[in-house]
Amino acid sequence: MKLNLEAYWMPFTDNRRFKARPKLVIAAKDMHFTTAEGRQVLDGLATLWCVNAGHGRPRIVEAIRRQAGELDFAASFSLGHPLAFRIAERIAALAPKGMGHVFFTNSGSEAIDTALKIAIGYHRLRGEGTRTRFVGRERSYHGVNLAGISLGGVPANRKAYSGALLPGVDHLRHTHLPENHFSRGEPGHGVELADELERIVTLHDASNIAAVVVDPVSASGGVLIPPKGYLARLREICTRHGILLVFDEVITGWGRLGTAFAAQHFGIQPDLITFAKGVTSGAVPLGGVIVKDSIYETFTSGKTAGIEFFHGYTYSGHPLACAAGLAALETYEEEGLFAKAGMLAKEFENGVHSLKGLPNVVDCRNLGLIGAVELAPRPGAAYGARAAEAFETCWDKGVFVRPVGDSLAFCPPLIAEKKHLDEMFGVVAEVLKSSPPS
Ligand code: PXG
Repeated sequence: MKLNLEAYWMPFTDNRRFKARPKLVIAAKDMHFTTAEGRQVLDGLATLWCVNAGHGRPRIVEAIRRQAGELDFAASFSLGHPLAFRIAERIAALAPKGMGHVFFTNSGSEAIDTALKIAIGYHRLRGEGTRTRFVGRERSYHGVNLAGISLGGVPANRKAYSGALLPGVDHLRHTHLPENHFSRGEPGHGVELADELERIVTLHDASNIAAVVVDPVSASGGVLIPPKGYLARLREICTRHGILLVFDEVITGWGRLGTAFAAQHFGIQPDLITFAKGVTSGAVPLGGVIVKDSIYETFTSGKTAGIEFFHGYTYSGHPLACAAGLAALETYEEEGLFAKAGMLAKEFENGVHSLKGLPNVVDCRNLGLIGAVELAPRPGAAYGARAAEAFETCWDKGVFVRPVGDSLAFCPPLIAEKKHLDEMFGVVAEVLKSSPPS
């Protein structure tokens, strides 16, 4: 295939390395990509933690086609189209009880910005305008906008922008403890790390803190599973101090843990949920924030008429995204994919932990259909070098997984079957066995 690779500046990519040895896909169906050379490659990461219904699903494809011919675009600023209302209702029905309102964005990064603005606006409307500080967490990922990298804790994403980050953000410690290595599901140690929030509250006073933002399972930070009781304790501390709790469910939403949202898996009620990716099964960009009713009502019950929230994106509630999203949610329901993910979770866990004992493996961890194997760093080499090499070799052997730091992450579409897991973990095992010892 003749293709000039120069003009496209690829995101989050080693452009020189990629362009010297490109990995190009030209089609995808269900669990597999077709590469430009005509090879089939198993998608072990739902592409980028997105394609929960699998690729090229007929209902979604057809909905996008139909919608493009019917109403290609209508803005949502003081104008509406039925699909945006329908999908908002459908999302609210899947959300934890009492979270009946949805604000649309195009991406997870925008959803995070939106959630912070909702939190500040909410407190201000209630006469608590000093609540403008936020608490994030080390090794969490909340997208790449300035709000997201300020809250997030991935050093490489923050390093170059240190002086431009949002002021007023503290970070909880991450929860990846050596004593939890090789835990199956939620690890047993580290619930007390949630008490760090008390320390931050004491330092700044609760009256200055708007919200705590955490990704229930920190995916791009290395697939870090929260210790047993940790999220519940964060909830309890937030409630006691009038601080909003935001769950960033961009990856944990849409069935990844066997329930619509991680909130339901953990039995915890956040105040705001950010989402993106799997809402359309990745087919068209769509993100958003699910909002607790009392927060929405605080905005909409003001005495003065007019716009309640000075915020929105040109493409908020884009018709094509809504059509794709409705079709994805119908596919999830029709095929019982959230429950199916829950049922496959044990098999998946066994697959992740079958890698224990292979050369350089220092940890295996999992929850629902998300997991990782962590490799010992190669002495003297760049951070993540060993995982990056393993990723390339897996690709050559027909399996797509993702290197995140020193770990290889697994996050298959929810339509995966045992045979796909066997293939994925089989290839990863083969690659790890043949990797150089140091
Ligand atoms: N929150 C979480 C938890 C995410 O995983 C975002 C917010 C931002 O979403 P957008 O749509 O703005 O990208 C994400 C995105 C990786 C990787 O390296 C992960 C994401 C994006 C790009 C790369 O694993 N997740």
